[in-house]
Amino acid sequence: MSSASTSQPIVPKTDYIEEKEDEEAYWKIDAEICGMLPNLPKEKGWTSEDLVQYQGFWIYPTFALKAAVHLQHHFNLFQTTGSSTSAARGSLPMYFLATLPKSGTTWLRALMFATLNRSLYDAASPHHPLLTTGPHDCFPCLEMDNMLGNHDHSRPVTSLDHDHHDDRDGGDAMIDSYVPPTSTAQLFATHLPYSLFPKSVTTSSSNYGVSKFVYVCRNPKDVFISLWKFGSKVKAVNTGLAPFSLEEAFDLFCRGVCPYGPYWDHVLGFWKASLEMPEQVLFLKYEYLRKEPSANVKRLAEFLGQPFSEEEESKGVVQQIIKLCSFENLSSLEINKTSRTQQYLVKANIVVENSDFFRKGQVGDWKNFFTDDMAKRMDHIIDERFSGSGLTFANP
Ligand code: PAP
Repeated sequence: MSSASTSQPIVPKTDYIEEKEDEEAYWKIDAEICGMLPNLPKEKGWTSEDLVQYQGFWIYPTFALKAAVHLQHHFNLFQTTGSSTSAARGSLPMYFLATLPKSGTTWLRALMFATLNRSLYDAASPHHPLLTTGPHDCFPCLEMDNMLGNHDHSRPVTSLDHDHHDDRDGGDAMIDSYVPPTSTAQLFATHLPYSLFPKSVTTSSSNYGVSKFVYVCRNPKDVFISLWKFGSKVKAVNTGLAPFSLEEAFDLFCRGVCPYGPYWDHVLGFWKASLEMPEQVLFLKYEYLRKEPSANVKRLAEFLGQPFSEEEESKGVVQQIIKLCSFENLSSLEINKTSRTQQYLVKANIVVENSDFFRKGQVGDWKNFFTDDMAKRMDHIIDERFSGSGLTFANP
């Protein structure tokens, strides 16, 4: 999304690169990416940068493409070099929150963070870190924060250190440390489609122990409206360019051209993986989460290996977590109303307010925007793409 030149390596060296041969490999990969860029299909972007098509998916070139390719190679390098950092990381499972943008990332970040760290942070406490830290700053984005060197990967990143701070003016904003006194897993958010994921991570025999994916799917009509609203604002603020009209955006979305799209390929990739490996991929639906939060949060905790005890349930811990992470609560917090703290965006000089991630949080808002023709076209695509998959949408 930035205006950075795509002919320059924009992904700084990180602690992934520990040995000389890794460093050489890193720059070789970077040169390869720069070489491939001019030949990739290109379309107008939804925010402030054009999208390129890479292995079937439309992604932003300045960090998503470069980061995705680097990560694929680095995880492999990592796996084969057997460095000390690799060994340290290998002892902790990796949990990924995977989403197509605008499907519920912010909500699930908060829920995963609060659930996994409930023994550290009481969900009902007035000092819970989520009350002063935006959900996007609780744990890193795999393809963005990592490649921009925001995190110390020699240490686990399950949760925040109590002493973290941020600079509300942006610029040098930073979180000092994501390291809690105890950690049970490394947590990452990602928008990468399943098929672009490094095999070393999706293969259960990897050096990293068990990798698990929590995927959140939201009905495509609401995702489209949410994306169009968000993209329009970000594009106007960062480029001064006119945002897409509703019709133009809808046509692009239907043709599969949206960040990390096509929508259906992204969703189906994780859906199929969840059917094949239910112990490794949990497939959640935004609408069902809205309807039955308690059942879903319990399912989430169980999947992540930390089921709620009877005592916790009787004390109302599940309900406390749901309340803490609710749209109403999070969107009313000062940190989410007035700050701009997402590290990779701040570093890339892209203006996105924390409040931009809280709009309405409703199911079915699409009905306020769609014409009958739009609804028919989308329904037709849904039938065509998802028939036979077993996946249905609560409110398509
Ligand atoms: P991202 O993938 O770019 O991080 P993401 O959080 O998935 O964005 O999407 C934002 C949407 O989630 C917004 O939907 P809307 O535009 O239809 O309103 C936002 O309002 C909604 N959202 C954010 N937090 C919550 C929450 N706690 N509960 C329910 N919905 C939420």
